[in-house]
Amino acid sequence: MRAALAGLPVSPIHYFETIGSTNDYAQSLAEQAAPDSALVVADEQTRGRGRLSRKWVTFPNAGLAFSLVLRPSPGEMNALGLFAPLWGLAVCRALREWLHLNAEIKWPNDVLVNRRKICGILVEAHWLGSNLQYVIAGIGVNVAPSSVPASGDLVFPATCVENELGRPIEREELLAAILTAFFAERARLGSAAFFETWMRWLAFKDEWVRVEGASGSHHGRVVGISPDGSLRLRAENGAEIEVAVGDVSLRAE
Ligand code: BT5
Repeated sequence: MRAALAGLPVSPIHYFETIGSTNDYAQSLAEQAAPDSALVVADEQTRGRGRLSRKWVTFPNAGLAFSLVLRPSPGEMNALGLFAPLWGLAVCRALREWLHLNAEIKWPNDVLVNRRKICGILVEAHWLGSNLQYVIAGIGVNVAPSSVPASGDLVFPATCVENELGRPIEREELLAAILTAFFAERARLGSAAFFETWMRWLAFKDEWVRVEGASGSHHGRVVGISPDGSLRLRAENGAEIEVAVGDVSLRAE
């Protein structure tokens, strides 16, 4: 893995065969002043976390689970809400350009292939009062068929890279491709090109969806993304609705 990551600006690299959650470990590193781009990778997670106390399953020898410590620059502070979609773009780019999979972003930041979830992203900002201390970004990708949890444990259908591709891959090469894409996307966070790419790879474009959010339930046709990362829907009566990123779940109708 270290050889595959040589040349990428990730340091230090912490690798575990098994761990509770790479996000929790990265947080403890950040508390001890770990620098931007410190990386934690694990083969297996026993307490992998999704959003809102949901679980993320990482079986041994099967997928990718990693977290990066991020210390946003002053310029990036205005675009904190775009960090999760930034990872969605990075994973999509790696899957599309390296493996030619038709990966899409389910707003705000799940990655789908053939309408099944292949990657989950958990970005956690840690504040002290009104001061941002650091951000932890955690990414889980299903790679081998054994990485996909039983369907009874899932709220949304799941898939994995090797099933979609029809052949095995090296996980560390996928990790390197995702991190390479991440640093490229990070350099243009919030730019016109960033939003264009997000729109191009947006799942359910022009389709009717229902979004459950903190502000209630919204039904509409997906029309786009606004500059703060909100999802723009067109309701049946023609009105435009903007749904902010938060506690949201989106499903096709
Ligand atoms: C996510 O949450 O999708 C974010 C997952 C982030 C996982 C990474 S792995 C490295 C780092 N360390 C951590 O502890 N976490 C991060 P959410 O949108 O809330 O989706 C969670 C839901 O996805 C669960 O309730 C399940 O239904 C489903 N799920 C769990 N494991 C899955 C898997 N391996 N593949 C597909 N779906 C899964």
